[in-house]
Amino acid sequence: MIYKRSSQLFAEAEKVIPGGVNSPVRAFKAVGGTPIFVKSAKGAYLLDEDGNKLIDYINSWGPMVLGHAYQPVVDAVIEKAKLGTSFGMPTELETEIAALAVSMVPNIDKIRFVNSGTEACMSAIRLARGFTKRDKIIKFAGCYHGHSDSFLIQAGSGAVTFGSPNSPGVTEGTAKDTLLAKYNDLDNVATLIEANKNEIAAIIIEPVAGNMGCIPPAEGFLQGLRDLCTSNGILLIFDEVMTGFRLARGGVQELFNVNADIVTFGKVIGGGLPVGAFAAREEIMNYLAPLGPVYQAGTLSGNPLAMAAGLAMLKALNNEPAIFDRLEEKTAYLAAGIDRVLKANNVIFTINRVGSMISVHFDENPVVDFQTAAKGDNETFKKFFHGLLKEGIYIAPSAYETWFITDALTYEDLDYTINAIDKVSKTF
Ligand code: HOZ
Repeated sequence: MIYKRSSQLFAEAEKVIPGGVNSPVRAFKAVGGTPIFVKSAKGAYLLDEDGNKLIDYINSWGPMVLGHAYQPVVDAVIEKAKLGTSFGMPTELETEIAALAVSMVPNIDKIRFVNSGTEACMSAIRLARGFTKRDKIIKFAGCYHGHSDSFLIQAGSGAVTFGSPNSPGVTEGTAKDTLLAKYNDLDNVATLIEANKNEIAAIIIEPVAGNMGCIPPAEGFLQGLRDLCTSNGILLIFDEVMTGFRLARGGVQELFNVNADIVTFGKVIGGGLPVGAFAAREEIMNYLAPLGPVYQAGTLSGNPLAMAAGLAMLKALNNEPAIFDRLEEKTAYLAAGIDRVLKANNVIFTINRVGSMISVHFDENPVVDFQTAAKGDNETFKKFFHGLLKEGIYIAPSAYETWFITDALTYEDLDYTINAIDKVSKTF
């Protein structure tokens, strides 16, 4: 494949955009080379500016669970755009999508829409702090909850990919209120709670982590967090920006039968438009302005285009629960195929998967937290990434990201991918 025009476009972009990209994970810094510029996408495929067709395993970092340019979403956005793109006033559509989301997700009564997952998580901890009248939060090393100050402490995703898990610009005052725990280590969390008795407002977690590769919660870990939170007056926040409306109709709360106090969303809930949301039971949500004292706002929050896209997406997922079974089957098929060919080629690896989130780590040990994720062999990952790209397959340009499988993938696409991985791994 030739990426001449992408390289030219990147050179132009670098002159006027820092690093040539509007979000660091898009740059190819961790793998070398220049990012691919997209012209269009349909279903499971990307078409780039050089005319290459790529099978997409990122899917806009998650939202495109039903494929790119999914027709009901496209139609809904076009129809709404004709009626005006933003009013800064309430619309009936907001209530419709809120009611549907509340009906799909367990244990929530009310939801507020924002414009990104970052905003959703940032607002969720402010609400938790206001509600509990406590300042500190616990987050887990390698989890990423967007780029607001409180979360850029040992963060995963692009923050760790580019070597700044603790970003300059975050003040010491802010950082001291974020306590860091080890993913899948309940004793560690219990010790932190004990050392900060009655000071912790919330524990925030990706209940299936997706920003240090895909890391499943260990058996009993989420329930253990639930119990610790309940007995210590701490709110449990599930960051379901990646997992919400992807791993199950009701997200991880439904999948593992564990209740959170606040849930945050992004990605799928917006159908590919900029949407985030946070939700909780009434008692907590009524603490928000204009009912309560915790302030949170947004000119474009709930804007009609975003709500129309999100509603079309949620309706599709709600009306056809078999989608989640298909996603599970397709991703299990892919995982089994990758396992088979990597073993046949004597590659050292570990595959992690929950539903339609999957990651391949080039290390033989179980990958259960940030420390073990960081042990993966990055040189092999680079060869893997570029080898697959040559074969027309696009995975995230970082070993710290999960792949997001779309229902638009066919079994022919999956077989093609498995064969390509076979071919590429022979060159390691
Ligand atoms: N959480 C996504 C990556 N892990 C966000 C994508 C981005 O940062 O651009």
